[in-house]
Amino acid sequence: MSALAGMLGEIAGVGADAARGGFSRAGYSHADRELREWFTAHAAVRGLDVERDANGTLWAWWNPTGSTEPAIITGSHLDSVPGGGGYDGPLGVASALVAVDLLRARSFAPPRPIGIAVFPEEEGSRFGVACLGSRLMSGAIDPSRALALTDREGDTFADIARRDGLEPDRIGPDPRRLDAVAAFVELHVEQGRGLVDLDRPVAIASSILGHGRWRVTIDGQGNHAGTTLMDDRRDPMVAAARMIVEIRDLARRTPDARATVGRIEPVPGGTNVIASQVRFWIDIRHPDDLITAALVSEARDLVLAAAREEGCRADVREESLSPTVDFDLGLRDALQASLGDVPELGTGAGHDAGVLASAVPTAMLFVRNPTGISHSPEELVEDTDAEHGAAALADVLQGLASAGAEAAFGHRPMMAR
Ligand code: HGY
Ligand code: MN
Ligand code: MN
Repeated sequence: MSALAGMLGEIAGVGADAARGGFSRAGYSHADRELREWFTAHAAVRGLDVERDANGTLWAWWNPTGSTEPAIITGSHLDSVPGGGGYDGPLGVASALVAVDLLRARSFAPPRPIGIAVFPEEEGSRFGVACLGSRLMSGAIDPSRALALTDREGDTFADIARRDGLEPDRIGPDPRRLDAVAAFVELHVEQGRGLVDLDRPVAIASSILGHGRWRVTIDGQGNHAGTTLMDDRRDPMVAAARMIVEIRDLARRTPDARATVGRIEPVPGGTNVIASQVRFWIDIRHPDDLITAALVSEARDLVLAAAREEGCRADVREESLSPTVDFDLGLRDALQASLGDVPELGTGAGHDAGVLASAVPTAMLFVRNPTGISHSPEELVEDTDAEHGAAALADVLQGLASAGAEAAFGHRPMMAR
């Protein structure tokens, strides 16, 4: 078994979800803390200096020359969606540790720091906002809005962060830390079939679809399932059912659009009870941000119309929104120079790299997923491809950290400060 497979095998039981299958590793959960300890232990045995920043992101530093130059950063996340696969996030973190091993084995001493970052709450499964850690660091979310976010139990991010050892009043943009980053390269399992169809193990990312999440709240009249005549009902569950199909149809008739409702919560949720309220969440994605906005507007209209049809009231609230990202061309060329003839693929999946692209030169590597399925226990990476990915990441880090590579990440995106 390879070192990488061994590392992932060590956490195969962490957050395992017998009911859903796969893993449920919500941000700031016990499972999340176990994974952070796993990472910190692996970093420590490699002599990397580990720190946790004010936003909860872990940083493991390898700087054998004591350079004060801006660093080349890699890494990913460890949290998961409910019932997620074992590679979405952890593959990038484990591959980063193995890449450092490979560079050491080559007797490469990077003339500038190499860091491994582990971003918290990338999936937004706890507080609803995707990539919360990288958004906070890059100023892509107002800290006061973030601190007021609540989880399913009604706990605020401020409370959970405090319980997790963070200081809420220090949470927020970290321009000094961003200035210390020359480039960020995230390795991630491909969450589609692109590499399967190309029969290649590794790709360079070209772009990320813009994507957002909206919460729909429908209020009706709760009542008894047996004593309430059909004509006397104002049933939010029926309104929701109508909305969900119409949202699907809207996306179907819009080329390149994706719309998903994967989470629905009736109140009170009794088998013999007409719900009083139903909440569900819409995930909408499209390459063109203007079309995403138009889709959201049309979805809002159909939600309000369907609610009226059922004598209910509805509210649509934006929870998270990320623009389409085209990755830095200079960096992509540098990765091509290091890897030679690697395919380039866009993705419909969001990543911390997509958020950080607004602040620092950013790139991604994808590793083949034979099932092409993700956010599911069926997500898979073969050991040989995982090793290939880690070796590619080592080549990329060596290329970018070597003297003379500055041109690849010389310019910095104009960051909204
Ligand atoms: O939702 C996404 O696209 C990512 O997996 N967070
Ligand atoms: Mn994911
Ligand atoms: Mn991910």
